[in-house]
Amino acid sequence: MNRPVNMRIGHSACPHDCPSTCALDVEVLDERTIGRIRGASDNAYTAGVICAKVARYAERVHHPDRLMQPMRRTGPKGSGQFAPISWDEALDRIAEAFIAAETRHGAETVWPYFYAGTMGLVQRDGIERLRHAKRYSGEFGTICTNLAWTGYIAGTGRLAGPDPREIAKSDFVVIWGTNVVVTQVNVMTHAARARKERGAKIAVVDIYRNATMDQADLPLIIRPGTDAALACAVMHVLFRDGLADRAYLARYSDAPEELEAHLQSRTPEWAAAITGLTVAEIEEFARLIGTTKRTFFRLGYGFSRSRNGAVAMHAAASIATVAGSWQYEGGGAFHNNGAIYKLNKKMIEGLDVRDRSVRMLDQSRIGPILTGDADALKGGPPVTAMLIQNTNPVTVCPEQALVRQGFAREDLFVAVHEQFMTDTARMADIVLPATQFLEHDDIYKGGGHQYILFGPKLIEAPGETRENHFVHVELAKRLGVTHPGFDMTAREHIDWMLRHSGFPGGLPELEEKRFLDCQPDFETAHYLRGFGHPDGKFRFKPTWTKVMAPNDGPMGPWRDMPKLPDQWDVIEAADEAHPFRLATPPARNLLNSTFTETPTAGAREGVPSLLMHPEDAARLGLAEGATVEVGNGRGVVRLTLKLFDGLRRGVVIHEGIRSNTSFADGQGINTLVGSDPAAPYGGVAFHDNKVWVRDAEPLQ
Ligand SMILES: Nc1nc2c(c(=O)[nH]1)N[C@H]1C(S)=C(S)[C@@H](COP(=O)(O)OP(=O)(O)OC[C@H]3O[C@@H](n4cnc5c(=O)[nH]c(N)nc54)[C@H](O)[C@@H]3O)O[C@H]1N2
Ligand SMILES: Nc1nc2c(c(=O)[nH]1)N[C@H]1C(S)=C(S)[C@@H](COP(=O)(O)OP(=O)(O)OC[C@H]3O[C@@H](n4cnc5c(=O)[nH]c(N)nc54)[C@H](O)[C@@H]3O)O[C@H]1N2
Ligand code: SF4
Ligand SMILES: [Mo]
Repeated sequence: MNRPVNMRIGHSACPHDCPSTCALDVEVLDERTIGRIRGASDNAYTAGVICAKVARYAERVHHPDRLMQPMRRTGPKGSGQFAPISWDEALDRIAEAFIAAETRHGAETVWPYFYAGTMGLVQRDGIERLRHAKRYSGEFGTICTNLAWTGYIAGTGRLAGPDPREIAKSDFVVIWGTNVVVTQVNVMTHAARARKERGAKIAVVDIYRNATMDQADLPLIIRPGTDAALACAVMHVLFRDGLADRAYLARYSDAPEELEAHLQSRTPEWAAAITGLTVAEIEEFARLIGTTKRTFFRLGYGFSRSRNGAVAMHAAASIATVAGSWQYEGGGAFHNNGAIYKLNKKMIEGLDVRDRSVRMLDQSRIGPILTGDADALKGGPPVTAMLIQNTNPVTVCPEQALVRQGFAREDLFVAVHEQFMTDTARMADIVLPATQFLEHDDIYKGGGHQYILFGPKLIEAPGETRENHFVHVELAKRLGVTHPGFDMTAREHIDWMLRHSGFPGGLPELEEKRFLDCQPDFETAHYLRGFGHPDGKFRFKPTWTKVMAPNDGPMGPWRDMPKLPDQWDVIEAADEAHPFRLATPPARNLLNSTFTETPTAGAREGVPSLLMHPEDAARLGLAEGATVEVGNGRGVVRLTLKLFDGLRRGVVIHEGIRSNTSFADGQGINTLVGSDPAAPYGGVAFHDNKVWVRDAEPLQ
C-alpha cells in the first residue's frame, strides 16, 4: 500500500486493561486517519513488541459501527430502538433524571459505574470527582484485582516487586496462572530472551495447554483451584532437601519454623492427589526452584480467580521467600507494580471532597444490587440512576441473569457513554458517543512494568464523539457542583498531577521523554531493606483482616481462611449433579469484551465454544461440533463443543467474554459465574464454577 507522503509517526500508549501498557508508535496518515500501530523499540519493557489486536487497531478506530451521535431510547428497554438527539439535550436529560432520582431517594440512589475500558487516569477516574462532589454511591472495584493483590500484599506488605525486565536475566522463569502469550505478550518477550541468552528454563503452571504452555520446558497442568497445594509441596521439598535458605528466612520472614512444621504433611504425594500432577513433576519443579538462584515467579491473575484465590496467590509468593529467590537479580516474585507510583489523584478524583460515610457498592455484585438485594445495597436506597463509562457490565459481570433483569427495570435510568453499541449500551435510556484513545489526551501507568506514559490526542475525534472528561465537566455544570478539577483540561490535569507527585517537569517533561521510568532501586525492589510490613518481614502468617482497608472490612468466608499457606477447600467443587469445573479465561483476539465488534476478532474466534477432553465427550456421547447446554443453578448457556486433550478430565473451558448477542439465545458465559464475594475483600471467582454439560438441539 502506498503511504501518503506526509505520514508521520505519533507516540502513544496502549489504553487497554492489560498489564503490558505498551508504548506505541502510531502511523498517522492524516488528521483523521491512522495506519499500523507498532511497539516502541526505545521502551525497554515494550521492546518493540505488541499484540496483534492492537497492531491492527485501525479497524477499531475507523469501524463503521462506531457510535457517532448521542441517542435516546424510543422503544422498550433493550429493543435497540434509539433516535438521535443533541449533546445538550442528552446531558440535560441525564442531569434531570439524576436530580429527580436524588429528590426521591437521596443522593446514594445514583451510582456512577466505571471500570478500565481505558486505563488513562484522567478519562477513567474523573468520574470519581463527579461522584464525590455529589455524594453519589461509591463503587468498590472488585472485579479484577482484589483476590490477586490481596494475596500478594498479604505476604510482601506492598504491591511491587523486582523489575519485570529482570525476567530476561533469570535462569528459571515460572509463569504461574497467566496466559502471557495471549494476555500480556511482553512477559514472553523477556522470558524468551532469558532462554536464548542464558539458556533459562520456563515453567508454566496452568489448568490447560494454552498458547503460553505450548512454549514451556516444564508444563504443569493442575486441577483448577489447587495451586496452594502445589506451592505447599514445593516448599515441603525445599525444607526437606536442604534447599530452603534458612539464613534468609531467619532475617526476612515471620514464622519459618512454624511454616516448616506445618508443611511436614504437605508432601508431593499429598499434593499429587489434589493437583493431578505426578510426584515426579512436583519434585522436578521444586528441585529446579531450589537449585536455581535466579528463579523469577511471574504470578498472574488467573489462578486467583477462584474462591481460594487470595490464599493461592500468597502460597505461590511464599515459595520465593523459602527459596530466598528475592535476593538475586533475575529472581523473586512479581505480580504488579501499583505501589511504586505515588501519583496525587486529588484533582482527578476530587479526593478532597470525598465523604467516607457514603456507601460503597460492590461493582461485581451489580446483579444483586440492581435486583434489590438489601444486603448488597447495604440497607440503603435502591439504585435508580446510573452513568456508565469504560465498562460493559451486561457482558462482563457475574450472575448475568440478575444483571439483565436489573437493567430491564423500568424505574432504572441508565446513561451509557460508549464507543460501540455494547450489550450495556443497548439497555440504556441515553447513549453518548465516546472518543477512542488516539482522539483524546491521557496519562497511563504500567501495572506489569514501571513506566508512566503519555498518550496525546493524535487524530481528530470523529462525528460527535466526546471524551469522558467532557461528560464529567458538562454534567457537573448541570448538576450545580463545583470543583477546580471541572475547570481544567485533560492536559492540565496531567500536568497538575505530575507536578504534585514529584515530577516538577510536569507534562512538558513527560511529553518530551514519552515515558518516565519509575523503577525503584534494586534493594527496594527486591525487599533487601525489608518487606513492606512494619517489622520488614515477609508474612507466612498474614493477618488477612488487615491487608487492605476498604470501608466495610473483610467479606466472604474470611473467618475460615487458613493461618499458613494451605489448600483451602472453598472452591465450587464438582458434584454428582455438576460433574464438570468450568473456567472462563481470555481469548487471544479479544480484550475482555472489547474487540468483539472487529471483523478480525469475529472471524478468528469463531462461534462461542466449550473445550472438553475427548474422553469426557465420548462418555457423554458428544462429538466435535455438537451443540451443548452448559448449566448450573445460575442458568444455562449454549455452546459449540470442541474436543481438546490439553486439559484434565472433568475440566471444561470457555475462552473469551463474547457479547450476549453472539450466543444463539442471548445468554452469555457469565450467566454461569457466581457473584458471591470471595474472601477476604471480595472479587469474582470467574474460573471456579461447577457445571453440568448435556447434548442440546442447535438454535438458529
Ligand atoms: N487477549 C487478551 N488479553 C487480555 C485480556 C483479554 O481478555 N484478552 N484481559 C486483560 C485483563 S482485564 C486482565 S486482568 C489480564 C488477565 O490476564 P492473566 O493474568 O493471564 O489472567 P487470566 O486471564 O484470568 O487467566 C490466565 C490463566 O489462568 C488460568 N487459570 C484458571 N484457573 C486457574 C487455576 O486454578 N490455577 C492456575 N494455575 N491457572 C488457572 C487460565 O486457564 C488462564 O490460562 O489480561 C489482560 N489481557
Ligand atoms: N467470564 C469472564 N468474565 C470476566 C473475566 C473473565 O476472565 N471471564 N475477566 C474480568 C476482568 S479481569 C475484567 S477487568 C472485566 C473487564 O470488564 P470491562 O471493563 O467491562 O471490559 P472492557 O472490554 O475492557 O471495557 C469495557 C468498555 O469500555 C469501553 N471504552 C474503552 N475506552 C473508553 C473511553 O475512553 N470512554 C468510554 N466511555 N468507554 C470506553 C469499551 O468500548 C468497552 O466496551 O471483565 C471481567 N469479566
Ligand atoms: S499487549 Fe496489552 S498493552 Fe500491549 S498493545 Fe496489546 S493490549 Fe495493549
Ligand atoms: Mo482484569
